[in-house]
Amino acid sequence: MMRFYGFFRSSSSYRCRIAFNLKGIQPDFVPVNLRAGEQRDPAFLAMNPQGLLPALDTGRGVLTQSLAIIEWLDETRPAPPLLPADPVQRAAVRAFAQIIACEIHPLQNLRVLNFIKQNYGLDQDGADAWARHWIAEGLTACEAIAARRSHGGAFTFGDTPGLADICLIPQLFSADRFGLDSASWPRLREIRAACDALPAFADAHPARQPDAQ
Ligand SMILES: N[C@@H](CCC(=O)N[C@@H](CS)C(=O)NCC(=O)O)C(=O)O
Repeated sequence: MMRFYGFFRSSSSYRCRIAFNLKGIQPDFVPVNLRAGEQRDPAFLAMNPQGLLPALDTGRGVLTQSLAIIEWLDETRPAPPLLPADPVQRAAVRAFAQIIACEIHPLQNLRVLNFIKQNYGLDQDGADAWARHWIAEGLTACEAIAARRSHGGAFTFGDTPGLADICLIPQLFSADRFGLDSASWPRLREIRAACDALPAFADAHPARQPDAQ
């Protein structure tokens, strides 16, 4: 049996939950409370030396990094596909996902916000403003990319949901949490509405998780 280590509010855990739901699989869930610092417990560090969520114990080894977990899932359970078949389109979807996972999310992550507060004299408002800056800049690029493709279907890259949407929806949730107004990203709002209508996305929402606080 697979075991998934996550936290309701962690957006990289949220990405994996959407992917599991789209694939119709339900790993056992093990909550790791980031607020309580459980990601730094020796038992968790033994599994993921980075001390970050999520982690997936596949029964044949532990996987970390949400994009690696999601691509492994897609390779081992190909239907429905989370990436397009065409190599150029696959690269475009991965690039969109990486804007979020590599350029936005790391700069608003808990450990980075704690570090800038502890070492650079920022209070909570200052750290939140930092996070808002990087989220807004990244999502503005995502809006431009998604708007260029808006004739192509309800989702970011076509008429079925995939890796780009899996990354986008949790990032929009974080944008809300940091107090950003999504009005300036109309295409992203349309995509979000299409995703929200699907149980795979709705059931993965942080508020619907057993460890939600
Ligand atoms: N690139 C990693 C990011 C992992 C990550 O930063 N996870 C956050 C939660 S979304 C975390 O565990 N933060 C704990 C901390 O900052 O101490 C992924 O996609 O899995």
